[in-house]
Amino acid sequence: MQRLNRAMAQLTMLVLVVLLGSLTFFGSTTKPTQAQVSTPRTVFVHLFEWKWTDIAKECENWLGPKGFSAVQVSPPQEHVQGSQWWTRYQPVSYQIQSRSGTRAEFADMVSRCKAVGVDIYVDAVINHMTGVGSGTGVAGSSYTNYNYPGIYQNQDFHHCGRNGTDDISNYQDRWEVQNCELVNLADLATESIHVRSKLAAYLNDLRSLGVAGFRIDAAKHMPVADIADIMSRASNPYIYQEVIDQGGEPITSAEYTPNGDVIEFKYSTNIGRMFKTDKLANMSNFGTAWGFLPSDSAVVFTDNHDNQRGHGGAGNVVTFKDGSLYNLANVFALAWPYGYPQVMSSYNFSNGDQGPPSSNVYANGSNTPDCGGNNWVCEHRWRGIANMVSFRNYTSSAFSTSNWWSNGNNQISFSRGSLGFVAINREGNNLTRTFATGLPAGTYCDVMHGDFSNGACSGPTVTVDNAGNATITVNAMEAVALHGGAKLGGVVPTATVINPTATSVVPTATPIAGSVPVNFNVNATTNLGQNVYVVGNIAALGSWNTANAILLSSANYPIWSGTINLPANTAIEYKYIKKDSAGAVTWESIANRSFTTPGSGSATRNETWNVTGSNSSTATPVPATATPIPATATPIPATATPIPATATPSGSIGINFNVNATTVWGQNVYMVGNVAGLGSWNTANAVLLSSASYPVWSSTLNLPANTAIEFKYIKKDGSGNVTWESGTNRSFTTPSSGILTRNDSWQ
Ligand code: ARE
Ligand code: CA
Repeated sequence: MQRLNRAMAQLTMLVLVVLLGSLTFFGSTTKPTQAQVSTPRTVFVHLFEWKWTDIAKECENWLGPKGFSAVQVSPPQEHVQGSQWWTRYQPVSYQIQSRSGTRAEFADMVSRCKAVGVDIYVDAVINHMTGVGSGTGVAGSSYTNYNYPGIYQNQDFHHCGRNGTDDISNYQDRWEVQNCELVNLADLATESIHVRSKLAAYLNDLRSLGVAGFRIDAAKHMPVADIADIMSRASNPYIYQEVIDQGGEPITSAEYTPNGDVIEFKYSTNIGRMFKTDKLANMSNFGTAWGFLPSDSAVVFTDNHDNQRGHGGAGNVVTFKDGSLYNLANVFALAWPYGYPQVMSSYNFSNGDQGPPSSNVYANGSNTPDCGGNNWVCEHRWRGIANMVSFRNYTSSAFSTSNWWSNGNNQISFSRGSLGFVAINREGNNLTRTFATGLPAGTYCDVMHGDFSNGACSGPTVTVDNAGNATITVNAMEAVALHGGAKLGGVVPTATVINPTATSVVPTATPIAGSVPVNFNVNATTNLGQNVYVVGNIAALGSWNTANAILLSSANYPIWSGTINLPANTAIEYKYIKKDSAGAVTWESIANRSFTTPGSGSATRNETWNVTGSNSSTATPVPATATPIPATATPIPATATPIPATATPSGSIGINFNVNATTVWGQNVYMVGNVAGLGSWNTANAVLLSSASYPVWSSTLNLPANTAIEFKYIKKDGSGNVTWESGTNRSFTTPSSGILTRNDSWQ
């Protein structure tokens, strides 16, 4: 399973199909963008601190033609004043007005990039507002301690009561990391419905401008369930979460994969270490064998805006300042079949706080970017990095390596099936040898030293013989890269990807000729880190190969669902499996499930883990268009402002609620009670608990101190039916300080 199915499963039931001889599933790290592409787009770039007008031009001039999938942009919301780059990470309001430009410029950028097949991902700062203090933002909004007029007031923030300053001090304490202040930044009470609604409104506003995805800044500082709830209010966009986990953390990156992708920081420090001090010969299994997240969950980079300048838990980081070594590390990252790579694009700096150049990348209406001088570095335009984007796109259907070779030291080469080949020489001497490339015979452009366009190569070529061998010289500290999309005399045919809709439009399963959509729904409880997949006897179900099993969506946990296009009139055998983040597979212990697909229409399988048979007539099927919250359903009901001004508590207390409650298909457990933070007895505003430790449902809430609370647990199903606990209301009084944990059982 790779990115495509993973990323799409979160927001869609779209099944992307590759027609490659027989019907088979596309399996690579892919973030599809534009309609009817012949190769998917698999690499995005962070244009750190670029202005919106410059990004629009860069999409048109470079990123679209070179095949980039998307741009991560710096936070677009109003921020504090100051010249440092990190002022962008201190929101003052959610107006789209920042150092990078105005709302109109932002909207123009999104639409111009989208027109050339490039999505925009916004860096979403939703854990906090500014540093505690007062001031005026760049759009003129003023703020004081815990008070952002018209947006948030004191009770919308955590006041953790620790360390004298309310700041995080002990990263080994989960509660503290999520409820105290990250470097004095006013920490939002993300368990509050009011806060969730404000954040979702911001994300929905950006989506309405065409934004396709979000980096979730400081995700580790918010509970998994809080992020899940906020995203469900924003129609579950594509997200990748910043959870710094180099090992030894109480909060792990794997916890967050059910919400969407997660940034794998171990990748950055390990690639830096291998290229700087270790040996490339030791990288033949770089990936999950190194304790990384599953490839389909991981966003990766050589360096990011923090660790290239000593912020964000730096370490062994390779950056543009390393010159050709950096180029080689990126060539490896883009050739290597692991994760969804983000290319870093920097500006020159001499101290870690320094803000961006004041000059535009495209100065005064010029169409030539100012790259490589003292201002903007533009790593994404270095030939080796830029041309590896089409290499990765082109080879994405062969998402594995073969022909691994090394000299036992720092010279390596490998193939990507029969579609691509790369050799990297991280040594001081030239390397000449005959390599097994795995490629069909022919003449290939060495895309490290030339550009391929209109069938011609602007640099040296390499000839592959009928046995797939080629004699190549790789100069010291250089690489050679060949792929079938840059072959003279006709490209090597690869998979044709049918991608019927752009990602920002939530796509629905599109049947293809001779196939019928089959809705799989299975009730399966899982342990933390496990996902449920379906695998079976035909290519569309992975041909019994668990590595190619189809990931189901947990949007309606404990029901796992997915719509898969299967050949019509065909006898199918399959089973459900569970896989954990280490790749360990658990099979159902019953006999294979079997059924015959209809000749037309669709089919639905409603089943239970390890229970033979299905019941498609009585259970409510998940419709093929199972979009959880339609984009039009902007979820901020006027009634949902939960904290009346009169109820300002003097302080608030973190309470851990745990309730042991078994549920049936489609039900979730919530709590509702007599204070605003518990929905004021309105079941529509009840607080959803997390089922991560099912049958124990949990949440940590911030409630007013010294207050008599009454509440009950309730169960709600997908149709909104509510089941109340029996007995009298539960009641207790919140303490004036400290933390309280309640362990309850459904009554
Ligand atoms: C600035 C000043 C502070 C000041 C604060 C408030 O530097 O002195 O107190 O403003 O006035 C960025 C900068 C910060 C900056 C902040 C706000 O890096 O220096 O503070 O913006 O302007 C942890 C988090 C992780 C975070 C890193 C930096 O877990 O989420 O710290 N990364 C993101 C962004 C940053 C950004 C923020 C979050 C805040 O990518 O660019 O901060 O929005 C171990 C732990 C990690 C920890 C790491 C560093 O590795 O495991 O969890 O990362 O140490 O502490
Ligand atoms: Ca927090």
